[in-house]
Amino acid sequence: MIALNQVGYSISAKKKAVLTKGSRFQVLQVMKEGEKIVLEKESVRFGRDEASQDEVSIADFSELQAEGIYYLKDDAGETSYHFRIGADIYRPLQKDLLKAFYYQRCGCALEAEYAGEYTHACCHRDRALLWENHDISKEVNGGWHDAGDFGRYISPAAVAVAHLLYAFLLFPESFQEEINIPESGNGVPDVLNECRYELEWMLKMQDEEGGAYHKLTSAMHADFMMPEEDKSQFYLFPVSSMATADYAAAMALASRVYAAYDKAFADRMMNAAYKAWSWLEKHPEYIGFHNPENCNTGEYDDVCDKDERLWAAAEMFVTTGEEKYQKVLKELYKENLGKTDFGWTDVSGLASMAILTDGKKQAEESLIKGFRDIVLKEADRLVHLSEECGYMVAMEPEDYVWGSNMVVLNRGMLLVLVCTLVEEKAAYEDAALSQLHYLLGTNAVGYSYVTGYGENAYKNPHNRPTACDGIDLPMPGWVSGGPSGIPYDETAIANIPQGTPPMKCYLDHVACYSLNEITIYWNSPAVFVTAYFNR
Ligand code: 9MR
Ligand code: ZN
Repeated sequence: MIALNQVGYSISAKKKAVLTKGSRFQVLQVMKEGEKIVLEKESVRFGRDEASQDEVSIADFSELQAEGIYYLKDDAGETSYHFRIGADIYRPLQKDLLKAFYYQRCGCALEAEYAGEYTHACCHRDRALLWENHDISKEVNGGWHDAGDFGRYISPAAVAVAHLLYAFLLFPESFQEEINIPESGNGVPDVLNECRYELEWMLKMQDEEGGAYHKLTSAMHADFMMPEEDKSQFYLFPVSSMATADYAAAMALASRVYAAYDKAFADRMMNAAYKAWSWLEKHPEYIGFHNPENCNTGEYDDVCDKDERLWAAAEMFVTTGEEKYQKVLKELYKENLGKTDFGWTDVSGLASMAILTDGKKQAEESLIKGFRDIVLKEADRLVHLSEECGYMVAMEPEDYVWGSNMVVLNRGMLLVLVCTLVEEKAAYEDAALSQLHYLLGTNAVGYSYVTGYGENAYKNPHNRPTACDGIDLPMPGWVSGGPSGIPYDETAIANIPQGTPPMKCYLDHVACYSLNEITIYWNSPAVFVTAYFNR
């Protein structure tokens, strides 16, 4: 195999492919008149890559800087997929990664004008019942379907929105293009239009005391069907401290971002954030969430809410400038939290994001320095991991968990964040870009993990509309969960032999929910990382 980024490389970027058999390689340019060899070189032996157990060599063709379509051939007779070298190489990708959120909209029809062939009728508009008291119902329409299922969950929502809002805050120049959604052209960047669809729903997900319902789902996952065919009763599940802290954080952040566009909306969100915060003050203990009996929808359970509270304190402080939040932040800062992760389980990295971006002006020097040292240290570790890996991705064998592409992309986010903090950023930038290269094909299975992007893009996401709409190809722009060293679903367990190296534990199969599902919070970090490279 010859693995490389199947979308391609920008003109001046470093360009490296991974050979598993050959050593000498040629780069061929594909033109109307035919093909021609434009480069012939020796690769550099790397040795055994741990996560894939492949013996690999690295083919460096960075000197190639002419726009065009190319592929590689090696002396073992292997050929690569085609790729492009060109300007703005990841722009269409970023657009579709963001447009994907529109396809998750719940409670409305997807019209052909915006959805093309991927239309569907209005879904999930019935009132939801409180799980704990079926006599009480609420109107909680809207939001994005979380994933391949139709559930809507607060923590994943908060995290996905935060990734998108920070991408916009840091790299606004990458969000100038419209993405053809109903609100396009209203004078507000489409990334904010799309996030607002989620935020308006989130505003409905708060109870009278300020707590956020952990989730809104049916009792059991629907069978495979189009969203509008799912007539099951939806329930509001109990408030958790994890969801409420994430909620406070996301609302405070969003309020800060939208203030310049719609003051009334920003105020509504800030009020929701204050209410959630007072709920947190009243409930200092951890209130987790476990699926009750007779419920099998997503659990998003956690064991600790200190990271969520840390993030909430950070966003509340940055948005209001009030000392009382910084005080809480400083207390929680002392806890043993990573402060470098951006996933739904550990959101403590989002506190770093807040303090090291908008928070730089208000926060105490020592706090800024503390957060900065932590993210720099982690970035150095990631650069090192990336150098230790034959496929140049900053991942260790045990990092291939359910949704490993989220780990890949969250690490890309951390590296990108560090690029915005330091002068000497070349190593961090290379490593961040390597995460994207891995996602788009520089990996041991040779797939691009984004639908529609790459000659060998995966095609069978575990996503109900994709599986049921009768259209061959899925909509473009969906990140797959990716390989998992321990597969959980039946199809994966039956088809992946025990002992398969973790980077190779992947199947492009619609039934593989533990390897090939899509979620909003696997796309959102991809938007963040591509937005950096599209500046
Ligand atoms: O992304 C989640 C992953 O980290 C967990 O290991 C897994 C099992 O708890 O659940 C994943 O989340 C799923 C959620 O529970 C329901 N919607 C689809 C999500 C992606 O598979
Ligand atoms: Zn729906």
